[in-house]
Amino acid sequence: MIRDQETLNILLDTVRRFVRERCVPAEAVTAETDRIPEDIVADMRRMGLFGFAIPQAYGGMGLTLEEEVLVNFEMSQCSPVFRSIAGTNNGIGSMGIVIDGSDEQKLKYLPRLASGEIIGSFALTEPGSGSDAGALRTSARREGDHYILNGTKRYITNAPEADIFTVMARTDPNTKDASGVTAFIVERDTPGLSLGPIDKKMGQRGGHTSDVIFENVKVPATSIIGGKEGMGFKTAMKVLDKARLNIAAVCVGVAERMLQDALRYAMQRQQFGRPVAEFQLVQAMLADCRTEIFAARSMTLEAARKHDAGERIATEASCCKYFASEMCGRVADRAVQIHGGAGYMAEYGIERFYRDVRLFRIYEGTSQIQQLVIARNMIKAAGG
Ligand code: COS
Repeated sequence: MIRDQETLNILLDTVRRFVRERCVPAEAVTAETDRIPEDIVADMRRMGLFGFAIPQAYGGMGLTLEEEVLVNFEMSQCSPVFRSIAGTNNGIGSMGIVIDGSDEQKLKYLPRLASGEIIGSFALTEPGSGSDAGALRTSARREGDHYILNGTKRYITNAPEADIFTVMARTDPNTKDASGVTAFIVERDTPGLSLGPIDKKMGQRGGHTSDVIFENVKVPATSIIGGKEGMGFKTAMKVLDKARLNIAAVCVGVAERMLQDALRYAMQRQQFGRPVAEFQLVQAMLADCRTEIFAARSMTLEAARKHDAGERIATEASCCKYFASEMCGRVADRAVQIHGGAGYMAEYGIERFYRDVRLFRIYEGTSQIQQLVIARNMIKAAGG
C-alpha cells in the first residue's frame, strides 16, 4: 500500500541519489578496510534510514511493507553491506519488539533503534541449530523475577556493533522443540554476555558477524518480548516472514545494479570489431537477467501489497525469498560471464558482488528451508 505517492517519490529519489553519490564511490574502500565509512553511517542516521520500518509513534517513518520494499529496491543498488548496517534495525533487530513487544518495551527501545542511536541484532542460530531453529539449546532458567541465560549464538549479523539482542532461548527444559522457546531482549552490557572474534566471511566485507556468548547472563523477567513464556519461536517466525520479503527486495536491487554494470560493460567492450552487446549469445544473457529481475520485482511487490491488506504472507514471503535469491545468484553468474576475464578481476567490482550475493541463498532461511515452508503450507491448506 502506498499512502502518499508524492512523498514516497521524494524519499525514493533521495535514497537513489544517496546510493549513487555516497555509497557506490565508497564500495571499494569499504571492502578493503572491512568498515563502512563513519560519515556514510552518520548520513544514514540523519536521513532516517535506521527506522523507516519502525512505526511513526516511536520515531520511525512507519512505511508500509510495499513502501519498504520499494526503498530496499533502491537502497540495495550498491554493495549490500550499506543496507545491512541499518537493515537489522528496520528488520530482524527491531521487529520482534514491534510485532509482539509490550508498550513499555516499545517505548524503551524503538525510538533509539529508529534514530540509529543503538543497533539491534537477532540471535537465533546456534552452533548446533541453524535450519532446525526450534532445536535451539540456549537456556533461560527462571530465578525469582529474573532469568539466567546460558549458551552460544552463531553468525549473528551486526553483533559486533549491537547494543541490544533479540535472543531466542529455551525456558522449558522439558521440551526439545519450538514450543519451549521464549524471546528476550538482552542489552549488550549485561554482565556475562561476550562476543567471539569477528567471523572471516566469503563476502559482505564491511558487515560483521560473530558468536554471542551467554554465561550466567541475568535478565529481568520484564525483558521477555510480550511478557509470556513459550511464544518466542512464533515471534521469530513472524519476524522472518517480513524479513524474508525484504531480502527478496534486496536481491532485486542488487541484481538490478549487477545488470546495469554488465550492460554498460557489454556496450563498451569491443570484440571481433564490435561491442559484445551486439552478439546474440550475450544478448540472451542480458535478456534472461532482465526477465528474471522483472519477475522477482513483481512477485515481491504483490506479496507486500497482500501483507498491507492484512493477509498472512508466510508462503509468499518464502516464495519471494527463494526465487529472488536464486535469481540474484544467476544474475551474478551471468554478469561475471558477460565481463569475461574482467569479471574475475577485483578492480571491476563484479566479482565482489558475486561473492556478496552468495549469502542470500543461505541466511534468513536457506533455499531448501523456503521450499520446505512453501510445500508444508500447501499441504496444510489442502487439509493434510
Ligand atoms: N508465523 C507464525 N507462527 C508460525 C510461523 C509463522 N510464519 N511458522 C511456524 N509458526 C508456528 C507454528 O504454527 C507452530 O505453532 P503451533 O505449535 O502452535 O502449531 C510453531 O510455530 C512451530 O512451527 P513448526 O512446527 O512448523 O516448526 P518446526 O520446528 O517444524 O520448524 C521451520 C519450522 C523449519 C520452517 C523453521 O525452523 C525455520 O524457519 N527454520 C529456518 C530458520 C532460519 O531462517 N534461520 C536463519 C537464521 S535467522 S537470520
